Amino acid sequence: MTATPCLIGRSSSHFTRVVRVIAAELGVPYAFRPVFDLASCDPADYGGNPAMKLPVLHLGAEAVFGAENICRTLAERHSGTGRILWTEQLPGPAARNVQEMVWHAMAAQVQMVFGTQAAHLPADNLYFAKAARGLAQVLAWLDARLDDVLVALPPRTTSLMEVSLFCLLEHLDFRPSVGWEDHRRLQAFAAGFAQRPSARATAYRLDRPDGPESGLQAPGA
Ligand SMILES: N[C@@H](CCC(=O)N[C@@H](CS)C(=O)NCC(=O)O)C(=O)O
Repeated sequence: MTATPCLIGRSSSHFTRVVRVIAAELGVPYAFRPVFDLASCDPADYGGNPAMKLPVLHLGAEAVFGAENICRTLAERHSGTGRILWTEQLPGPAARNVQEMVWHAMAAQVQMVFGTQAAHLPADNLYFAKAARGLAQVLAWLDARLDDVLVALPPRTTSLMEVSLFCLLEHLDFRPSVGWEDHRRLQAFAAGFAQRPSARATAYRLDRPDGPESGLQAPGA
């Protein structure tokens, strides 16, 4: 019998949430092990990831690193009819540009939140100020193009592009860095995606050592 996959991550992490939304969309069960201390410099605390990044998936003795890699691995185990649209299945460069900008924005959010809120470095340092400016410009760029890209997507359960964009946008509210309230197309997209059971079941929250930190996640949760 195949072991139940164990996801190592944080309920407050947008990269972790991408995996959880895709797993819920496909109904793939997994156990969850939270990482409480991002200041740890022990790869063992990150499921053996030498880069000390989250999420990580343990499949028996095998470790899978990175959100997209984990999503694809879970999808390979899925025997149902759900169809995730991957980056190479997007209809052209305009849609792939959206995915590229979303990955960039998610990384910039990590840079700013980890650097200023966790490491307490000054937010006005060029390193963070430029990242914030770039993130703001990316959000405006996405807002101007998203509707045209969405309308051209082929039939799907969902796409990695939409899931990652949604996780980015809600994370901007959970860990405020750059405002996006004036981007009405992004707001409409996020409000629509938030109605999906997979989104409702994976809302951002802080993991606590005394909380319900692990256990089997039912399909759809
Ligand atoms: N390329 C990685 C990036 C993951 C990432 O940046 N994760 C954040 C949490 S959302 C993290 O590990 N932060 C801790 C750190 O940067 O030290 C992926 O796609 O999963």
